[in-house]
Amino acid sequence: MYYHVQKLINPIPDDEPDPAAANALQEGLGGQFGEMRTMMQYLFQSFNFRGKAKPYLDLIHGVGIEEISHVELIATTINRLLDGSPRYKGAEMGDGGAGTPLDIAVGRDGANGIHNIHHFLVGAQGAMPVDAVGNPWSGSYVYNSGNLTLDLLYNLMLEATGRLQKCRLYEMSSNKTYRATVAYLIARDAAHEKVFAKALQSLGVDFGKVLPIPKFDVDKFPEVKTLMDLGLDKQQFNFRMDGTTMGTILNGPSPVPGEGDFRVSDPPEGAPITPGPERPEEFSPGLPPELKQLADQMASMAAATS
Ligand code: MN3
Repeated sequence: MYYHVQKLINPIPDDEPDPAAANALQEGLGGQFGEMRTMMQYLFQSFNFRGKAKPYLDLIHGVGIEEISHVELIATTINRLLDGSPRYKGAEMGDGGAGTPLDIAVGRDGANGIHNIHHFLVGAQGAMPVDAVGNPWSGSYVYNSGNLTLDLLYNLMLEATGRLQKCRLYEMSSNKTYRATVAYLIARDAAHEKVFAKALQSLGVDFGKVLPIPKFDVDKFPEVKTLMDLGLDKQQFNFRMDGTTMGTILNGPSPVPGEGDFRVSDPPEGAPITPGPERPEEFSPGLPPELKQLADQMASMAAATS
């Protein structure tokens, strides 16, 4: 069973809305190599795990639990990039348009880049379980062969491809809201790449100088460098309240030569989550006043009788 803490795994700074960047980020959420896939792949591999190699089960499950928080983080980032974008007429969005409340959805406002009409038409400026061209997330992305070694090999490839795509995403916008989450996920994908590499090393695989994949000059990714300097790419968080044995595989030299030790660590402190405001142009109120009054009355009656 799972417990929940109402916090984001990493803070998301404020910047201007950017619906084209929000759409690009959909690939990292609902794409073939996105966070929904890593979450579901590792959770299914742990639900279906056979045999007595408990540290490997704990390791796969441990990464899977963290991925739930990555799905939450990237979806919230997409929301923040979309929220208020129809009325935003700043640098990213051109300077005016047809003058209707949702003209952005049909591109009449001079918007730069490719946004997704469904972000405004099907949802109300919120994230969706789709990729950057609108394909719905698919359960057929999940790889779970039932052979532990094969699953670990595929998981390493999945993290490396996710990291590759996020490095490309990083170059698509300098928006601070967007970059903070992309940089965090690049650092954590690097950590998870090392987790599966350590697991394979323990089974005799020699990676030589292959890792990390892809290789890049970290000085060109300053937001990622800050996180790597904090060691975010050299530890695996443990979210288990009943203890984990994954440290027997993970604690020790990093599989990337010359970068010191990898370790299992406590979860990060987390950052507050606040719901977005109501959006009248989307006909998206929470509770209208008369229903809010009813809800308040019920709450005060419940408080009085308890
Ligand atoms: Mn992830």
